[in-house]
Amino acid sequence: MDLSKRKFKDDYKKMMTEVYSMDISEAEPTEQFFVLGNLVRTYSSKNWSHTNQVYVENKQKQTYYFSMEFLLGRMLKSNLLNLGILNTVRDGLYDLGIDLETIVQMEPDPGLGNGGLGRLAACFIDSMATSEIPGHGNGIRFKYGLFKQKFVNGYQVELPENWLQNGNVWETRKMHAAVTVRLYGKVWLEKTASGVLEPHYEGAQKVLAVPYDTAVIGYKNDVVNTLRLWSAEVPAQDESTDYWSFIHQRNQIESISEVLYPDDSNYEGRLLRLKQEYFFVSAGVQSIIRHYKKMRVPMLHLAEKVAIHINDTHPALSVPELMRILLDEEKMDWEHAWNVTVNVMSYTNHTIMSEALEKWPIDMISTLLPRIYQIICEIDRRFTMKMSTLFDPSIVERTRIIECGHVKMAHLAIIGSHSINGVAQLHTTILKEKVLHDFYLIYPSKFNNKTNGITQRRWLMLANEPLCNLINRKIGNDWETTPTELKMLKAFRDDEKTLIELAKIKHQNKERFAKHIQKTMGLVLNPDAIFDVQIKRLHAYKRQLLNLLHILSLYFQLKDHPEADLHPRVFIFGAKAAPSYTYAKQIIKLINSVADLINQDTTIKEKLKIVFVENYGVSLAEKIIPAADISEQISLASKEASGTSNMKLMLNGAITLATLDGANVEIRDRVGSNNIIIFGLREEEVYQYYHDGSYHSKSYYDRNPVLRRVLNALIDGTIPDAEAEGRSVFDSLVYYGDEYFVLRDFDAYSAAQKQIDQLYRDTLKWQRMALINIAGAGTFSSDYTVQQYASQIWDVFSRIRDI
Ligand code: 73E
Repeated sequence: MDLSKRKFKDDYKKMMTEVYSMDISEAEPTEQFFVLGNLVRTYSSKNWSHTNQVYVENKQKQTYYFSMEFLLGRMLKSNLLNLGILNTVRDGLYDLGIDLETIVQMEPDPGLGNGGLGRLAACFIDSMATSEIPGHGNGIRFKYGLFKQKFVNGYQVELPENWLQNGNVWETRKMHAAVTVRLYGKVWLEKTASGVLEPHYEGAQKVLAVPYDTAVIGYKNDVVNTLRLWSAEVPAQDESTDYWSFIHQRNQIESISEVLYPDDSNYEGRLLRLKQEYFFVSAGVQSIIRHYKKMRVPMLHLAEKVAIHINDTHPALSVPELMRILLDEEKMDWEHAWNVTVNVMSYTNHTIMSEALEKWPIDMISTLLPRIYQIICEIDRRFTMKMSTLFDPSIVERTRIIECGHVKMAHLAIIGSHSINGVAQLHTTILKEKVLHDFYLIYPSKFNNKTNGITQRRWLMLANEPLCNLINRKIGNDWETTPTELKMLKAFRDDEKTLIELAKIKHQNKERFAKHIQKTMGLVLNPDAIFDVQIKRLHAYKRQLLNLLHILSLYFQLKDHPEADLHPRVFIFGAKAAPSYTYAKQIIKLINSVADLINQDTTIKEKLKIVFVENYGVSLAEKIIPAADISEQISLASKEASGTSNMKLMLNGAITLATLDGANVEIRDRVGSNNIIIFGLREEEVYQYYHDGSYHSKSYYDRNPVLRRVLNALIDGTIPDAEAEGRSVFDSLVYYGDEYFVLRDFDAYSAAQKQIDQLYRDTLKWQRMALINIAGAGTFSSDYTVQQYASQIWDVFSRIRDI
């Protein structure tokens, strides 16, 4: 948008008076933030209504991205950037005596997601608006986001994250668009006069779903899409309800949108989770149908105007919910309703970890959602009947939805969708050949790959302005809208001046991060050290332990030879563990205890430091990523579906140290094997081990003295105050099979780390590698990813730019 500095300053002062009736000089930073947020809303509001109007007038097909999680991060700067007024506002505020960076910190960081899956959804809505795809988010307005993590004596402690405490400047409550969601009760079918079966409901609990809409602003293109998050409320009461039953009912209902299930892999609070899933799915589908009806296009044509995307299995109930509406409310017959539903729905699988593949006990689902359960049974009956005539009975048994008293959500999503995609090439191949092979035999054409992506706006333009400025000076700014243009940087691969400039920027970013750590943790970091970063959820398959065992081996090396020629290192961890995941929490404690041991040991001459940041999330990622030299992507091959921190880190010039897992494979293909450090077991070797059962971790402990010393340190008191945790980890690695092959990959990992130590000493060579990574990162822009979803899955209009 066009905005002069003078106009902005006038607007800002006026808004300050309107909102707080006071002068700017009297306002606190929180108030300054709130006023700026309000002003940004007014700047985007015209385009928001205009975008909606255009969609309606053109009867454009819309995509709705259904996701339990949207891990948005702070939105102020991102909105300013996308409106094209970031610098004007920064300068204008400066004139008014206000520092933009200070007031940015006043915005709460809404942690409405666990990790990669939720952050992907946030990148996607940003990229859909930027790519002019009529695409909107649909999710839950959790009152409490993912827990706030504190370390107490090295242990993770979870605290509530009350992000809405001071209000949310970006949202608008849309009471007129509220819908009713029904839970529990009884349903029976009765034949009507015309012989059709009609459902009758009795005694359902009604929940009012109230939408809160947030503008999703496209990058400098006047497009504003919508993120709709639903809040659960008590419907207007009838007079007869007594006070105490009202309070009881209110608590029960409001708990539905109270708290994000804080778990990446395990279950708990299962019933509440199922309620949440149905709640936002039912509200979303009802609201889409209401909107569609305004267009006066027959329901049979729904799939020409609406695409619903099921982000992982959590929203898989959209399939029976749409069927319910088409059958019961729109009176469509089964075949037509099914045809419409399958054409509307598409599904993304994000993981092969079996514990994350949702299953619901049928007694739970039939009690909570009686009509939905009937419909699922009928989908299952028709599926098994049809497939029995075409496939081996064992295949049908393995693929059906209802099995052993459970409803399998992935099966429901696959059967009810026209497309199923994995999130990286390797992941999709594993789905087709292994995990979902039976379905691949049944529906080969439904399967496709869409490698994940990240938005370069948040992860480069906002997080790393110095690097962004350098890039613009070298190659111009076409890459902002055509990110593959970053490849132009390769022309500077042998330009010493550029490489030195890159090194300087990295150094400055490291200094900035070191300052932050000194301020928040009191730890002094040496910016000349290698900053080695592993930031992701804590999970055994991600192998933070491999990193830790190697750190211990370096420590012992330095203890034996204090003068050993090791380049100083700072190992940076950021990770939350699911509250019920004991092993992951033990690993956190162990890392913190090793950090205490090493950080306090003056005999190693400051060569090693460990920083485990508390409460890792989007805002911290924005600080850590620009300062990273090494990107640790060391999951056991086959287990990480894609990963996205790998993409963010390469975009900021970190060198990837990786197994050939997830999207690391494609990163290797993009930058070439000289510009990435690959080590460890390959996916096919892992499967071979599973097949022949020949992995015996204890033999690695017995045979490898370095490893033995490191592992013994876990149980011999070397690590302070972590005996129980050390014992548990030791036993799982040495005696209980080492499920994720940590000991098997230890030597290869150590060798790769040694190679890094050597490479880093040659600054030009290192920066050349960094440059080639930045140049190759454009391919992994979520702009391209969503454009591929739009053209190949959703069939909605977008400005396709071929890559
Ligand atoms: O590899 C990542 C992937 O990059 C994968 O582990 C993650 O999704 C990212 C985005 O595609 C993921 N999260 C979950 N499953 N896969 C998950 C499962 C249950 C609850 C919450 C998240």
